[in-house]
Amino acid sequence: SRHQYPLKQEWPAELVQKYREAGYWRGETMTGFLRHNASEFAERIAIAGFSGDQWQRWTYAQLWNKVETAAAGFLALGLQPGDRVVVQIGNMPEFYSTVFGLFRAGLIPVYALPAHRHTEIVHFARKAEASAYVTMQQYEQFDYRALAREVQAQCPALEHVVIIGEAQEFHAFHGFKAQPGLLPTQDADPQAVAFLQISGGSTGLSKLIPRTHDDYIYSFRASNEICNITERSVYMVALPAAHNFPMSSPGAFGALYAGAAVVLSPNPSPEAAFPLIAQEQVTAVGLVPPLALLWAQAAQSSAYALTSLQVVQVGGAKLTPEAARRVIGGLQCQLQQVFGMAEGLVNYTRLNDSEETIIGTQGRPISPGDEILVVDDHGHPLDSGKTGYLLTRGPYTLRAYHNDDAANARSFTEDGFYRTGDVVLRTAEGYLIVQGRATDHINRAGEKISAEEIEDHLLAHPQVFDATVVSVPDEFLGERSCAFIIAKAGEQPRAIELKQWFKTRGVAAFKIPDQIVFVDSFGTTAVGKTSRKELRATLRQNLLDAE
Ligand code: J2J
Repeated sequence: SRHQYPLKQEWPAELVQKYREAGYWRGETMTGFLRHNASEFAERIAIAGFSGDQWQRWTYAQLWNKVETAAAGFLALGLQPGDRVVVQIGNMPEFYSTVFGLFRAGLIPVYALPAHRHTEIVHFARKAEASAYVTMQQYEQFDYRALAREVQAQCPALEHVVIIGEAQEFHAFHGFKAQPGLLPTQDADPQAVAFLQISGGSTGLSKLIPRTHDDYIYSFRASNEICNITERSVYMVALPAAHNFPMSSPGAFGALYAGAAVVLSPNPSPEAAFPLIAQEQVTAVGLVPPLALLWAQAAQSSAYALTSLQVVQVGGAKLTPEAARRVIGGLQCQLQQVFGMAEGLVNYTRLNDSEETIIGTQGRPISPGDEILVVDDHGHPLDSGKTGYLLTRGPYTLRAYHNDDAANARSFTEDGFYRTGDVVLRTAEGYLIVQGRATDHINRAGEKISAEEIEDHLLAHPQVFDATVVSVPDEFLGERSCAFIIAKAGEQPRAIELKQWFKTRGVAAFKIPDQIVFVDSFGTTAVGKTSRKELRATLRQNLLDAE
């Protein structure tokens, strides 16, 4: 059941025409703009970061060279245009030579995070029907070649494994040879899918989000303007490079589009990032709220000058007004709130907005073409000033998940509006204030965890009779996960055993419940609850009442 190449996203013809006429979609491609910048900005620094323990600086011309070599290497393996390739690479320059190499070869990257383990990688590979996997020798003390072996054993369709670093039995990325004759002579169709991004996964496993060249390039080109990213900017990727925020809002792709420099911090701690900010004169960075607070505090006693920083963007989870004030006070630079999603829609506070707006809202959409509806329980649109469910449609918001009819049936209205799952208030000026959400996931410091997915792993444990996972407010993380467990009669696993269980299940460590509470039953108030959703709400409330 291979999907037709090129993969497409179906916008109705009248919207396609509208988005083109408005100049949102300009027929650019990911390869086209980078090739152009490789001649326009040839000697400027494109990317700086650690490759292993070596600090590297690549100019635009060097980056393009590496991209062409990577592209030839992938094609020499026998991969065909349109094949999907799972990419799991940390914050190292090779992340970009790999993904642009795949674009150049006409291949479709599927972005995994370094934290993902075999259960997630196998899921992405199967959903995408991928035939190759690119990962690293080692990152943050973890050996990804061992992971690749597990993944390949479970998913033999994943025929080729390419390793950055010492490859052992796999293909060595650094052994790829330039072979210009292998490369396609034409760039992709701008309306074709360029890659598959992964969703936060509010129900069950992560879904795959197809993003086209036209739609994604529009989102970061327009973001550059809103965020004032120019060829003089130095943008730091502190969050994982594969995440949509540091990739496109305006992210590394926006920076590369502008001819700016991208600086990679190997992790987002102040210890790793601050010396690099000082050394490379970083001007902009995107952070999640807990990190922004940590940075604001660390800046008070840091030996490194952060004076080059002009804008700190904060998004991924709600930044409260009090936290916003602390970020501004601690980092002494401009704050920009970002409320975005890998599915598309991104909102920003504008750099010249009033302090009240910057502190008190999550911004407004990028584009006049973004259609926003705030609706009640029955789907009826509400006036501004009222709180309801956020629906959206627009020139860079998906129309369908990849290969997932069930998710598509519940995630879109008949008119093609995407149900974001977020509960918002829209001000009279069109700014959005995030109030909560309709779906049961845990937003743990910006990492979205599906309650259902974690419950399924717990239910697979031989001593667990039933499990319900909820989010609870957490001073540092924003939210943490708490699992309520009913053990099987006469058995009581220890909390530590349940946590270790997740290791053997092969899932990302951020999904391990932060708190485990053993109960005899889910309580009398919970009996007769018709849905898991109601049950979760009751258990969460009980826990909060008890504290
Ligand atoms: C409250 N909730 C927020 C915010 C995201 C830019 C920035 C972030 C993401 C991202 C992104 C929030 N306040 N400021 O892709 O390009 C929650 C919402 C949203 C979900 C999306 C980008 N910013 N959120 O976080 O796909 O619930 O994208 O629907 O990971 O994060 O998560 P994700």
